[in-house]
Amino acid sequence: MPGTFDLAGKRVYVAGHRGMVGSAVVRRLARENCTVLTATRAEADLIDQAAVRAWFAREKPDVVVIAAAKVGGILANDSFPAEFLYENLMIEANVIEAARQHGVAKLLFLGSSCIYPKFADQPIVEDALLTGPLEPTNEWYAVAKIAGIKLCQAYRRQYGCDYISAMPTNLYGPGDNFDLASSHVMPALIRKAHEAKLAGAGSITIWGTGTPRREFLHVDDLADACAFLLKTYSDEGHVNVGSGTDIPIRDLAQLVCEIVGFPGEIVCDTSKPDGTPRKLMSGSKIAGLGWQPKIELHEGIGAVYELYKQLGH
Ligand code: GFB
Repeated sequence: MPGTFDLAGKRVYVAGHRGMVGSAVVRRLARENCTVLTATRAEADLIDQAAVRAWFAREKPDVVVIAAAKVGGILANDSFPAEFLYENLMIEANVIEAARQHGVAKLLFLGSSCIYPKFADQPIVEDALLTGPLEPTNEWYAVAKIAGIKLCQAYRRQYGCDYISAMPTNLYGPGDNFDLASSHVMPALIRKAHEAKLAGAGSITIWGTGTPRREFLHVDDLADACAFLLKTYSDEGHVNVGSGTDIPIRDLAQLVCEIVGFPGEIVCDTSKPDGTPRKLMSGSKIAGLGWQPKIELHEGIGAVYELYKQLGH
């Protein structure tokens, strides 16, 4: 249901402002006439309920964006199930309940496309949620994110809170994690291709078979969608935010190698997991509301690679 919400003059708390998503949301909100609030872990550890309550009582935000989460790529998700489930449940429960207690007028919760069943029909519509089993490599993270959506819905039903949820597809952009053991595929490919080029290596190794398809969205597009949804959307159904196209991982690796200027071979390490075969989301709902992504994949990867080199790599 479309509505209008004015960000002007509001105190907007971005939880997770040091992360790739949170920092993009902070950059985007600089274009709104609002005051952005952030908190370091020392000021408000989001898994500590008392600390979160005290911070809300002191800072009194009007609006909250939950961009804080324990995140990682396929291997990190698979290796640390307890941390991915516990930390994400605690963060969202603590922040959403503190927001209710302190009268926050609008809250946006961010999830992930891995909330959908492993074999959902493509492109995946919002109604596919909870219609089938999850992908095992990230079910812990997915269950936590589904709980976050449900918290927003439940708080809307029981308390009348205007809390909404958006589900971004696989994201990339400035401020990403380039650690090969814990990163997502995009920063891993950029780093592997760059280091192979510098070393004059003959090949890079990618995980899995290279056949899974993924949809990628630049984080600045997501941040723009967040501002759009805060201002225009007010309903209990979550909203997909994607780019509308997907690409096999092997083709993505080829594209990254071209952008980086690495001419070598791409080798598949099939001892590593593929994860879900495909997760292209339907963007019809948000398109119908009037929002479209703007940053094309080739251009977005090029910009991230330039930043990566500027950071001294
Ligand atoms: O980005 P990624 O880790 O996340 O992996 P998922 C995407 C695909 O790229 C998988 C392959 O098929 C990987 O096997 N891949 C190839 C690589 N080479 C690499 C590499 O060097 N590093 C990585 N990381 N992958 C995550 C979920 O799943 O996506 C999270 O675990 C979250 O819950 C996130 O939803 C967006 O798309 O497989």
